[in-house]
Amino acid sequence: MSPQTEAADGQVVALTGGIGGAKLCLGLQRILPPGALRVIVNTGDDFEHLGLAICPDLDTTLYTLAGLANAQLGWGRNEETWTFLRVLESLGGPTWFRLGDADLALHVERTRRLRAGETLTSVTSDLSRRLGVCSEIMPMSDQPVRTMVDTTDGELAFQEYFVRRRCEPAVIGLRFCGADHAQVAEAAAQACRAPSLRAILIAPSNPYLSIDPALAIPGMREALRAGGVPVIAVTPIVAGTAVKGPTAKIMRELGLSPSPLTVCEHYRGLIDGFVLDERDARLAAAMDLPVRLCDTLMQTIEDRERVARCALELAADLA
Ligand code: FO1
Repeated sequence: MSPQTEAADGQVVALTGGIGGAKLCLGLQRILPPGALRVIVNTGDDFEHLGLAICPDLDTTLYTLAGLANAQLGWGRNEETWTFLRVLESLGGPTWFRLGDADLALHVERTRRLRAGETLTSVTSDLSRRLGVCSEIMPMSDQPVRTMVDTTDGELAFQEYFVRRRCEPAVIGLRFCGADHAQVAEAAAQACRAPSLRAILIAPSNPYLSIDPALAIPGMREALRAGGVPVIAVTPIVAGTAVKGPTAKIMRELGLSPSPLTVCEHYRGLIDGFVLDERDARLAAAMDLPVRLCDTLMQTIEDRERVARCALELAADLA
């Protein structure tokens, strides 16, 4: 893409989950003009813990786009301290879900404002502005949607499965509790029909755990198609494995082949193009939609910009 195309007017919407998706969003934020990126974030991982409203994927996105993310942990804030957790432990409180001191302030403030009647959209928008983020970050819905994981050890709430049980129990199925009655957040729906919209990207997040909760909300698929712009997915699977997290393990447990072909098929009817990792180039011929090859591993900042650029180039080709 030429620098002129990158700087072209036009909004980009990204639908994302946790860390992998946040990396792509940072790449997008860096190559787009300030304010051009709007990020719709999975809230299926949200839960109440210690009386606080915890929104892990919103916060991973927020901290990443604010340049405050904890690169070692992959979640939470950088330069974190853990006094609260140590004292909590000494008092016999639950410490399986680790809340750092600085991170804690965000949860406390969000909880206070939600209890005072603000929407999650409004709180998130204000907090990201206060953290200096130039992109709009928004939840997929203002109503609770909770991912429940049916496993060989019974049904587990998402964080019980993901953090407490370290994704060890085999997954049999997934349920997005509340999705049937939830609505697409108005800001998210508006972002998808902005007249200046030029692309919608589905980040390389776990399709089953991180993207499906959003797609389970009535009207979300229609909202993503409403603007009539190309919808592009970036592969979360490279050479038969997930770059990070349990995507490939879950796919095997669900009886699916951990292949980009499976992911592409999963998004059939929603996407117009697919960014495939160059290591999987031989699979391109088996995909019945436009494909662009790219090294999708995102370790450095330059990697993130490269993947973002590749996805936007494919969208521009299809526009
Ligand atoms: N992930 C962990 O593996 N262990 C934790 O103790 C943990 C705490 C935590 C606190 C705040 C937050 O925003 C995220 C946190 N995460 C933790 C990450 C998170 O639960 C998952 O990575 C996501 O839900 C999956 O995208």
